[in-house]
Amino acid sequence: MTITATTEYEPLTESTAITLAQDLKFFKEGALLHCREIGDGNLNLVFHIRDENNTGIIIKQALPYAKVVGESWPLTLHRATIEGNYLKNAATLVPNLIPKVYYTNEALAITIMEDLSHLEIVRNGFLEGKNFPLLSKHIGEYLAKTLFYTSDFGLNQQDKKKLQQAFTNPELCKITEDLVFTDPFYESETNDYEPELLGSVEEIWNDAELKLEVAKLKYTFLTNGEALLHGDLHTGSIFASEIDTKVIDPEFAFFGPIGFDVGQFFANILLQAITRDDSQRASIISHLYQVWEGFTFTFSDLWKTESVEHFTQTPGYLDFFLKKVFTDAIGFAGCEVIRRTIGLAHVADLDTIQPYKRKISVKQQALLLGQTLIKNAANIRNIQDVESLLKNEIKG
Ligand code: SR1
Ligand code: MG
Repeated sequence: MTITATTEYEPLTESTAITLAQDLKFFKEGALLHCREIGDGNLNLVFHIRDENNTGIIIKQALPYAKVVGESWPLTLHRATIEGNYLKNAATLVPNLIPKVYYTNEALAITIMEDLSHLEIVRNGFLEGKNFPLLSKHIGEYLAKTLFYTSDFGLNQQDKKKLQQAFTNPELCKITEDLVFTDPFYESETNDYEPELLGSVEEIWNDAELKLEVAKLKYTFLTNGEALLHGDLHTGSIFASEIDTKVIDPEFAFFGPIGFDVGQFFANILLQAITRDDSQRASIISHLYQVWEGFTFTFSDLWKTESVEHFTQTPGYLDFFLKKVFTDAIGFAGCEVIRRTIGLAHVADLDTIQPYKRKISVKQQALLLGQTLIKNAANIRNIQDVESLLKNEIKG
C-alpha cells in the first residue's frame, strides 16, 4: 500500500517512507532516493532518507506500542504531537540546539526534521573515547533557556497554565514514574539485572531510608510542574560534534520539576564516569562542572533581567531556588543511575563493559553511587562534592 500525507496511520517501511517524502516534495522529481531505518531507541521508527548528493531528511514515526518490549505494551501515538510541539516551542528559545522541524502529521504520528547524520549520539561518542568539548556549555544554555522561559519566572503565568494543558503527557509520564521512580525499588517484572547483583538489589529493596527519599522524589516529579521539561535528557538524546550540539527526542515532555532534566544529564555523565579509571575520568567529570556553571550563569542572568515574577528581586530567592534545583537534580540523578543499572532500558556505558567480572563490579559501584546520591542529596552542596563522592567513597 502507498502511504500519503493524508492516509490514516500505519507504520512506515523504508519504501513507503520514500513515497511519503516524494509526495511531500522534499526531493526533486526523479531524485535517486535511498532510505534506511536507523532507529536504535526504545520506542520509535527513524528513517534516514537521502538523495544522490547526500542531502537528507529524517522521518521519525511513533509506533502504537513500546518497541523495546513489543506490542504487548501499547503506547499513545500522541507522543509524536508532543514531540513536534516541544521542538516548535524550543525553536523560539534555543534554535541552534535542536533539529529544524520541516513537517509534522498528527494522524501519521510523524515528525520530519533536519538530517543530523554529520553529528554523533553523545553516548556512542563517549564510548569511542570522544569528549565533545562544547557539549556541557551548550546543554547548560539549553537547560537554562528552555526551563526559565517556560517557568513562572520567564513566562506570563496565565500563558504558562495554558501551555501546561497542551503538554499533558500522562502515558509517557507513567513510564518514568514506573521505570525510574518505582520498579527498581521493588521486586518488579520490568527489572533486568545479572544474578550476581541480587545481593546489592535486595539491599536496595530493603532500605527503608532510601525508599522514603525515593518516595519524596517521586512525589516531586508527580506534582511539581515548574517548567516544560524535555523529560528524557540522557546522552542518547543528544547529537554532538566538536562544535555543535542538538537535543532530540522530547516525546516525554511535560511540566515537571526543573531538577529532573538537570539530573538526567548529571546521571548519564556519571554513568560514563563510573566506567573509567581515575586517569580517564577528569574530562568526563568536567561536563558536570560546566553544565551546572552554564545553567546557573544563564538562568541567573535571565532571572535578573527577564523575570515576570515580582518576587524574583527579593534577596536570597534566586539562591534558594538554585539550591532546590541542585538538590532535586542530585536525587533524581541517583534514581536514574539505579534504574539504568537494574531496571528496564539499560545503557551501553555499563552493558558493554568487559570482562563480565568488571561489568558486575562497576554495576555494584553504580548502585552504591545511586543510593548515596539519593540519601545524601540534601548534604551534597556542589559538583565538587559529587566528584569527591565518586573518588573517595564509590571507586575507593
Ligand atoms: C519503555 S521506554 C524505556 C525508556 O526509553 C526512553 O528513552 C525512556 O528513557 C524510557 O524510560
Ligand atoms: Mg528517547
